[in-house]
Amino acid sequence: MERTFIMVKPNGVARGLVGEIVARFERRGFVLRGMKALRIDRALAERHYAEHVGKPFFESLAAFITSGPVVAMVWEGREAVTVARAMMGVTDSAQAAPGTIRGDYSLSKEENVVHGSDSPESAAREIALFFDEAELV
Ligand code: IDP
Ligand code: MG
Repeated sequence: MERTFIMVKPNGVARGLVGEIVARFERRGFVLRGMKALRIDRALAERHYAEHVGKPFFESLAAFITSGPVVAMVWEGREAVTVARAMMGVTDSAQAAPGTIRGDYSLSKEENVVHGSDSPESAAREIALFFDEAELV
């Protein structure tokens, strides 16, 4: 079984989409291993989005992701990383297929409601960044 890190971004939390997003992962058959609400600070934003630090959109992304509470989750299931990315849709919500989370709840490239790990290696790194081992069941 594989684990992936999923996070409802500040606009998803503010718009009351947490339950909707959790329900999709539950219904797909994933098992919830960890979940918490937190406010990301600048230092955590730079670590989580390390690959994007210095890119033209990074300052705006950092301002967005630190703008309000997020909900961080660890979901486990078969091919969790790939399946979760398919359920989320592509980065630019305007191009995301209807039926995906981004394709159903956003039109924005930046404020695209949800984050999901892009590889098993990213998932391991991101899970360790947001959760202590004791917080996972
Ligand atoms: P991903 O979230 O689909 O993996 P990444 O390319 O890793 O997409 O980018 C991380 C996040 O940065 C995106 O989810 C989005 O919020 C934001 N982002 C990516 N590209 C742009 C851009 O060109 N303009 C504004 N924000 C962007
Ligand atoms: Mg990414």
